[in-house]
Amino acid sequence: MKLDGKDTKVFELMRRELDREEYSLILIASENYVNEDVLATQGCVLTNKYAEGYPSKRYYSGCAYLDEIESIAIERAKVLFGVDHANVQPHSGSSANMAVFYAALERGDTVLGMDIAHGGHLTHGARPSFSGKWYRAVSYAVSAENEMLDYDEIRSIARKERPKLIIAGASAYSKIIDFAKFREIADEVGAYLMADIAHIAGLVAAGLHPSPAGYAHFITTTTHKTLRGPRGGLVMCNADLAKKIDSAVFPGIQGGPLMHVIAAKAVALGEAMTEEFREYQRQIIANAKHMAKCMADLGFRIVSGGTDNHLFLVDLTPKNVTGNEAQIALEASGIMVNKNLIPFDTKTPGVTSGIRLGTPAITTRGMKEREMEIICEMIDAVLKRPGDRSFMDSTRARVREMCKSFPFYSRIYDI
Ligand code: DSN
Repeated sequence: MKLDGKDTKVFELMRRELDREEYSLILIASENYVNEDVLATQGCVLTNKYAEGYPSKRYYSGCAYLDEIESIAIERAKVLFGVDHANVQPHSGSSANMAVFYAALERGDTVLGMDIAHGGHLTHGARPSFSGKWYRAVSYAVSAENEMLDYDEIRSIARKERPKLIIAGASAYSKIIDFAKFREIADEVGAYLMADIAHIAGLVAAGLHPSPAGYAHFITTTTHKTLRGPRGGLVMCNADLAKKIDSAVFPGIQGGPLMHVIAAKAVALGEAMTEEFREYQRQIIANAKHMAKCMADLGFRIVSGGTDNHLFLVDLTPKNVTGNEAQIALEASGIMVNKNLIPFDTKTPGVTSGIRLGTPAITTRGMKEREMEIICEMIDAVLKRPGDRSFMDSTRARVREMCKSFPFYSRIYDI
């Protein structure tokens, strides 16, 4: 298939992006490659249709097929995550989180979430986001001793601050999150508990990370990270909160749902119910653990001492290179990572002492432990000489060859 269209300018850029994705090593922990079914569903005529409302309660005519598609997505989400109610309309993870704030809180209420500098997300109470602007946001951090969540400390902050909503979940935390403990704390102070499982949703779906179902009042996620669906959001809750959540999503914060994306969510949720998907999630974790070990063997410091999930943070301080310098040098070498603050970082968010590495995308391509070793060696070699242009060029050529052995979109597009 050719990626071709009349708007040659845009299609040329799309072709280049396709080439970049196919011939780079994507280690950005929140990214993945969707397969051809998800791609086709997202690029279909459902994009034409308005369907404000919910199945059987729409504000437009002509929604019969859309009702069925949305109902399939909802049912699959409910079965996969073991919840009473699912709303598949949020356009993103941030929208899903905003819907929970809208449903559960009044402006000015107190929320307790993980500090963004310690691995939390913008929407968990960071100052520049609605969550930190319109609410009284307080935060918990990881322990200075072991860089892991300290539930006694979280409990004592909750007792002091009396939040109305506690958020469990992270964008850069590599250890298991104990949702049962979080619920105990929430009950003790009379707070709602929201679990944001955006990063670990695929692992939770596969039973490889404890599920927040039964503990969290609200569960939010994106659908495009480990879950490997289209870019979008999803919010789930108990039956008694269903009405509140539905009216928070529409008409509270959104208008027309993106029905092409909802159809693609249905397809991805269907795939997530298969044994093949569970095996994929097992390999994501095996690859992340192996990669963290190889990086440690090469002299890098792994934050929190290792990983239980799909990602880990690397402290570059022992290597005398900043996260920003590493990101730039690695990108020039065909290896995509993101700079990341590490807990108690002394550098600014634009510079950082660390990088975040994740294995969902390279595992989708079929890479296993042996490839993790090769990738770690390449990262180490590049970071030993971050300004060496010709070394970056030769690494880039090596990366391209390696990617050719694990074809993904070149199976369906002429590239
Ligand atoms: N921006 C995402 C990430 O990279 O983790 C979180 O939403």
